[in-house]
Amino acid sequence: MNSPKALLLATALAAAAWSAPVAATPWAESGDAGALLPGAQVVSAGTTSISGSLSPAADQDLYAFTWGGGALTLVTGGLLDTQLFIFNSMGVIVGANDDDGPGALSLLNGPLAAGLYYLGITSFNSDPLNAAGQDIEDAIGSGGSTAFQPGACSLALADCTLASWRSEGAAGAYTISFSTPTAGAVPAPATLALAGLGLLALGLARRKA
Ligand SMILES: [Ca+2]
Ligand SMILES: [Ca+2]
Ligand SMILES: [Ca+2]
Repeated sequence: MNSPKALLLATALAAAAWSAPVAATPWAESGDAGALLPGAQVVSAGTTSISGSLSPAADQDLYAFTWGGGALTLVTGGLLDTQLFIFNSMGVIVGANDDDGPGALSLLNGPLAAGLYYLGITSFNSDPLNAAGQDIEDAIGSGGSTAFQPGACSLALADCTLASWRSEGAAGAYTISFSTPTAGAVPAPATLALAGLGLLALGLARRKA
């Protein structure tokens, strides 16, 4: 292969590896999402909205998503008086909001460190409880806050890990919108290897030219 061809191939390979876009996709609840970590539905990379339903009344739905880091705004939609909660990978509460969206809808926003999170949606007043039956929304404050608060647990309760829910709330449909698509898992080694080969070929082509 002569140098110009090698250069073109290397450039194409590198571009394909680095710019592969993640399509923005809506995620629909499949059946009923579980209320606790083991039953959470795992949304795919590139998710920009979740739609589902709290059904029957006093349902709680949990979704797991990977976040790439940076500013994130989450807002609920629908006719319910929603509550939105976010937990870290261990189930410790890092955010809660009741009514800061339009009407009685919920809003969370601000910077959020990269990681795996669980998003919980309920209808008022189904709050998350720890193993002792304490309301862990109290770590954030009554009604919650729009800000993500990863350090909130130590403020009010010794244990802010989701163990169960207060069984309350109405039935109905909801949406949760993401300002930025969810991230995927860590880039696959094959993708990185392909990019590495492309860059290596580029370097060789340059050296031969
Ligand atoms: Ca549901
Ligand atoms: Ca559920
Ligand atoms: Ca609400």
